Amino acid sequence: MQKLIITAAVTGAEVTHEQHSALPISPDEIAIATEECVKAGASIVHLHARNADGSPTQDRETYREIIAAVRKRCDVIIQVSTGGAVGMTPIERLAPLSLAPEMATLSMGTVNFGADVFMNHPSDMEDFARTMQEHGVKPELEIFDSGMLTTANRWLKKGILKGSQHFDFVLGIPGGMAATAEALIYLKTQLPANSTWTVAGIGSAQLQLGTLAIILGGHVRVGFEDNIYYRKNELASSNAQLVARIAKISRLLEREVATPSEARVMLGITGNA
Ligand code: KMH
Ligand code: ZN
Repeated sequence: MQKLIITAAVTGAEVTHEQHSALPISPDEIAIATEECVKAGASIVHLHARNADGSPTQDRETYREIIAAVRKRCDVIIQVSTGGAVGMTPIERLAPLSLAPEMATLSMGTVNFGADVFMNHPSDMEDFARTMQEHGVKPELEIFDSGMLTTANRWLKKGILKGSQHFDFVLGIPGGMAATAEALIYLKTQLPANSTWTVAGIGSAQLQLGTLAIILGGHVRVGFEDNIYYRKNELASSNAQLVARIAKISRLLEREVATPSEARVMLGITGNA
């Protein structure tokens, strides 16, 4: 089995300081949290930017500061969000792509997102995919429900997406696909050939689905964006604590953890480092 790629989603757009006082917000806080996660076994950092007041932003200069602060501290695959926060315009969401990160997320469809709707119009999604190709950015295809994987398969046939793809199954968003073993296994059966995939289980599913993904040969995303708890009623002390636990489980299951350089090779990332 391939080594395990751990993605650390350290901030997200929705979690607040009130929910977790250790949520990294400023570029320096995000860079420190990232370095800790890399030391614990992460090879990709999934980045969201925040304003000083904690509100989400897709401001290019804020991303530039975050990326510079992270690169000063450690080697890691930088993956920016193009999902941003619910309600942001496509133009806002595209802003960090011009910084030529190694990776970026590409949401593959519209989904109810708790009380909101996370809008991803097909023509905007195609625009995002094209812009990533122009900037040499490897997309991570965000799959919130099974129809989005059907769309990815259709796009591969049409040539809108080309080559091996990396998928993220985000399971457990209220309005999206359930965070169950059956859902994850079904999605795995629908993957195009030569894909890699990771799972982002929301809430307590982060641990359970992450462990299942290790066994199934997938990869794992952990971090405060998706889950702030270590166990029931106990907040995680840091993002790195969640990374360290999944790395430990992987090694216990006799699956080694990939370094950033090894992950680049596995994902076919050749530029933009
Ligand atoms: N904040 C969510 C609405 C991504 O990063 O690409 C979208 C999201 C997905 O977090
Ligand atoms: Zn995100």
